[in-house]
This record gives sequence, C-alpha cells and structure tokens, in this order.
Amino acid sequence: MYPPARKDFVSLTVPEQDRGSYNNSKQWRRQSCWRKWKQLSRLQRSLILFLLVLLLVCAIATYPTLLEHWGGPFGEASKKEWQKDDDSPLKNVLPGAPPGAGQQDGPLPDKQNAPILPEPPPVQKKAVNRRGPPSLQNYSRKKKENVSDSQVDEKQDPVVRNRDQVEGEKPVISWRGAMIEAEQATEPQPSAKEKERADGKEHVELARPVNAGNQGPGGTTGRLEAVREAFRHAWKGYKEFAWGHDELKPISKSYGEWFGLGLTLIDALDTMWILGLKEEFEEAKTWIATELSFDKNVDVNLFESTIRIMGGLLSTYHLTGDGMFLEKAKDLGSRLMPAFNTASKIPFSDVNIGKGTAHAPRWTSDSTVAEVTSIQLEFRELSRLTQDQHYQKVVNEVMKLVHKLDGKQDGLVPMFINTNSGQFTHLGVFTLGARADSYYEYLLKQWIQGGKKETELLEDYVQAVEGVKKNLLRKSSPRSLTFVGELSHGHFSPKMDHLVCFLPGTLALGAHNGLPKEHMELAKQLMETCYQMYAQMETGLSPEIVHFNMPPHEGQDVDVKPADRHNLLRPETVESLFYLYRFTQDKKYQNWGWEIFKNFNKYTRVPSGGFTSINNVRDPQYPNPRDKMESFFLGETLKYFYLLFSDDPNLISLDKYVFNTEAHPLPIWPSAA
Ligand code: DMJ
Repeated sequence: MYPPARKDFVSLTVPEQDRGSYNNSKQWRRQSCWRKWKQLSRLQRSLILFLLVLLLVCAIATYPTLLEHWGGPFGEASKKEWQKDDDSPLKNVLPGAPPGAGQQDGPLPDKQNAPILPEPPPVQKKAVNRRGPPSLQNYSRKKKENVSDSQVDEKQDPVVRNRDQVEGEKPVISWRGAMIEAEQATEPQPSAKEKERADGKEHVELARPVNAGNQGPGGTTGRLEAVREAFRHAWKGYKEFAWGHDELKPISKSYGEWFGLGLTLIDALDTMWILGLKEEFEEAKTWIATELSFDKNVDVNLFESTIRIMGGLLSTYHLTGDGMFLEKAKDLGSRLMPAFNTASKIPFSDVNIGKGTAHAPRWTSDSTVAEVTSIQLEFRELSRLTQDQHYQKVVNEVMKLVHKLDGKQDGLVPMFINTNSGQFTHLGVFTLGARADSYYEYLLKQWIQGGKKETELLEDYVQAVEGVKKNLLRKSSPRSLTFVGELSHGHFSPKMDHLVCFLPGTLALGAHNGLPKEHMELAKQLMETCYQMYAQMETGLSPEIVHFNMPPHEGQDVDVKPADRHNLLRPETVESLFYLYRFTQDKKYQNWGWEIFKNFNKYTRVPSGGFTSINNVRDPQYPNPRDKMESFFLGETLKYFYLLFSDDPNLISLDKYVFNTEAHPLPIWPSAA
C-alpha cells in the first residue's frame, strides 16, 4: 500500500507539445508562461508567490547595507559626485570660512564655491527631526537605525565599547545600550543655598580679546576666528537636525541617540563659553534649564556620562557661576551612585539613572580599567562643591584598591577589572590606548587637583611612565619616530592607537608641575610622532590606529591596516599640541595644529552643517563619510584648537584648572594652592 500522493511540493511539468518546438516570440512566451501558471495547483502558486515576496523583502532589507559596502552612504553615484567636486580648482578651500580665516599661504576663495563634502542626494530620509525639543514620535525610527549603526566596529571604537542592550519593564526604547522612556519629567529648581554658593564663585569672562597685532589669515586672530566659525558651522547642523539629541548625523541630516540626554549640547557648553559664543550658549542653557531631565528610565555608561555630562556641567558652573549647572550635576551624580554597590567596590559600567539600578555589561562581570579610574576628578569635585563626602569616598576607594592590586607590570595596568573579585582580569596585556589610557592621565591630574599631596597617585604615575619607557617605547624606521607600542604576554606589537596621543600633553603637564625634565623631552618626541600620524596620511588626518615600521625600511614609518583607516574627529593630538605650545611657546605646535584644522575643514565638513567622521584617511578623493559627529568634537577638539591658537596663557590657566579627560576644566582646589 502506498499513501496517497502528497501535494506539499512544487513540481513543474513541461507539456509534451512544447518540447523541441522552440519559439522565442514574445507572444508565445507570454502564452506559454500563462498556460504553465494555470496548470499549477493552488498550493504551488501560493508557494511561488510567497517566495517572490520573500525575495523582494530581502532585497529591500539588504539594500542600505549593500550601498554602504559599495562605497559609503551614497554608493557609487555619490562617489563620482565627490570626485567631480574634488577636481575643482577650488578644491582646497575651507567652505564657509570667515574672512581672515584662510590658509596660511593665501587668502580664502569665495565660500560659496567648492564644498568639500558633497551634499547628499535627495534621500529617502527616514525621518528628520527639525529644531525643537526631542520628539517622541521619532523613537521608533531610532530603533530601526540601530541596524545600520551596528556596522560600526565596536571592538576598535571605544566610543561604543560599552553600549549594552537590555530591555526594561516600562515602555522604553533601546538605543545602543540606552533605554529611553517616552516621557519627560519636570526639573527640580536650584535651592537658594546653592544659588548663593554659585554667586560667590569665580567665573571666567567670555572670549578674551585676541592679539591685535597678529591678524593675517594664518595669524592668531584669523585662526581663532576660524575655530569659532567651525564651531558655528557644527552647531548649525546640530541645531537644525539634532537639537536636544545626543549626536548629529550630518549627512543624513538626522540624529543618533545614546543616552537620550542631549549629549552634544552639554558637552559643548563650556566650549561655547570659552569661544565667546554667547547667543549659542544662552539657547543651550535654556534647553538645560527647561528640557533636560535625568529622571528617565535609561541605562547610561558610568564613565561616559561622568566625563561628558557631569564634567561639562561642573566646568560650566565654574566658568559662569550659574548654580543651575551645579544643581544638574548633583542630580546626575546622585543617580550614578548605585554603580558603586558591588561586592568589590569596583563600579559597574552601566547605571539606570531612573530606576537606580546598576549592572555590568551583559556578557561579562568585568569593568574597563580606564573607565573605573577616570571618574575621580568629577566625583571629587562634586563632593567639594556639595560638602557631601560620599561621592569622593567611593571613587577614592577605587584608586586605593587599584593601587594595591597584583597584575601590574612596572606600573602598567591590564585593561579589565572584575566587579566581583576586584582583581584585574585578562592579565599580561598592556597598552596606553583604549581601555587603559585615561588611568594614567587621571593619576597625574588627581594629584594636581588635590594640591600635590596624594603621594600614592604620584608614585603610581611616575612608576607607570618608567614602565612605558622600559616596556612600550620603541623607534620607527626610517625617521626614528619614538612611539608607544603594546605588550601582550611578553610579545611587543608596534601598534599605537590615536588615543595614545593624550600622552605628550600629560607628560608635559607633569613636567610643568615639577616632574623630571626627561618627561618633557619624551613629550616632545611623542608629539612629533602624533603629528606624523597626520602628516603621513594622504588627507593629512590621522587614522584610528597605526602600526610603526621597525626594521630598516624605505618609505613611510606609519602603516595603516584597512580596518583602521577611520578618523572619528578625535581630540588627543590637538590636546597635546595645546599643552606643548602653552609650556614651550614654540610656534611649530600652533602651525601643526593649523594644518590639522584645515584638513578637518577640508575632508570632514558637511556643507549643510556639522562635521562627520570619515572611513578612509588614505583617500583624499573619497574619504567616505561615516555620518556621525561625535560630541567630543565640540566638547574637546574645537576647544583645544581654540586654546592652542590663543596666545593668552590666562585663558583657562593651567595653574588654576585641570582638564578632565573630556576637556572640561575643573579648578585646582584653592586650599591646595
Ligand atoms: C573622549 O570621550 C575622551 O577623551 C576619552 O578619554 C577618550 N575618548 C574620547 C575622545 O577620543
């Protein structure tokens, strides 16, 4: 017995009369297809239709990914457009630059000509947020955007390194680790006491007068004005397309959300104040006072929210004397405290500031060493201002624990620390780049902040510098550039992150504060190296990571792997140039900075407003925009450019202020002076 024939498969039967009589006329083909279609069973037809629909859906879903893969946001068409622009005889101009802000060796052509980044074609904009407060209706769109953003290489991008995704119980939207609740709470008003305290504070005047005798296009006035103009251009994009959101996506004229807290706006506050952009500052301040709320069911990264938001609010409070900023900083600080409720006292990386809960990333109970040791300047300052010792106590405890830990090598620390055991993990790997960088920076800066009394911090810092010299320092070929490599279980790698370029500035700051002269010598050597990481690239912009050539070699010292060719508008080299110029007064540092500034304008500036990180610093024809302006471009990079080009040593004096790792100046404690 055979079961009845099953019909749940597709079979196509070619009728006998059709064989051998090939006729390719259109009409015959139409009739033949239709006849065959009619001969199919209903199930067969349904299956074929279903498959066709499925194919169509797949094609639509993969279209943006393919476009990206084939050449950035706009694919081949826009690449050609780009090349066309770049062929223009005016290709070297800074579009939109103000009079007097031209290149060193000649005046600027008309700003309306030759945009460096092409205007995007009239896209398929999924949704555009116009100026105004965050619009809740856009949150569902953000979720969709998450798909394409995941193309970012999180392993190599510390900016996104700890963005976990966890679903909450309330109706919340997940955005790269941020949980955004669809409601805004009202702001608590600053208390009278704090207003009084604020009124008594020293504050810095808006924009200092610039040196009147130095006003050529490449002179001090021209350069300072060019930075102010670049800031205004960045702000224009943020204001128009991303107002109140975390980050501008200048190419798609949209925004990205991370914490949903207006990150760029807060990070940029003190830059506006220092650059004297009063109007812009006032509108941002109004947003903070009326729109910003931390009473949100949202997961934030402890480190990032501390350095960017708390740091930005505290420094703005100091510069302006306005107690509203302190009030906000205090509110955030108290909401971050649950992060420290761990068995070891080493804080979790993530905190839900609405619920008061904290957790490690989903995949590990480790925290990053740089993150847990680079929140101290801010929490300590918060304690000083509020007279509440809790903040200072928890972060000092972390430093004490790390000070005593096994697993260091000549003062160098591993990159991870476990929140349960309080021990370092992933032992034997040492870098001054991502995940360890600002540990070293904050050892020195806490010592300076507290009046050079905390000798353990100083000892750890000096020992670490010796550890760098002994284990990580090498020379490249052919130019003998001094660089800082990495060590993995005794194996040296000549790899250096752009992030390491904070080190020349930190070493110079140490030397200025009485540490050995050799630190300054090393700072100068490393500064040259960091500059060469820009100068040796075809765009004059540094990649994220370089590998130095060590064996005797012709050609360039710097090699870049294809995956490392991006530039995220990072500040570290400009930051170090600022310190080196302040302490040596050697104009070459200003000139190097000016070259870099012009290249940012040339390759990353988006005509409709904003600047974008790029994918390929080696291709001046098509650097391939990534469609993201990191908040630190306004918080740090442009601020350090301005301070570098200023000849006024009292504009944020380095004897009165210490910059946090996000370039927010905090006072050196008065009792310490
Ligand atoms: C900033 O958020 C800070 O400078 C941090 O210390 C390192 N990464 C970025 C800038 O590159």
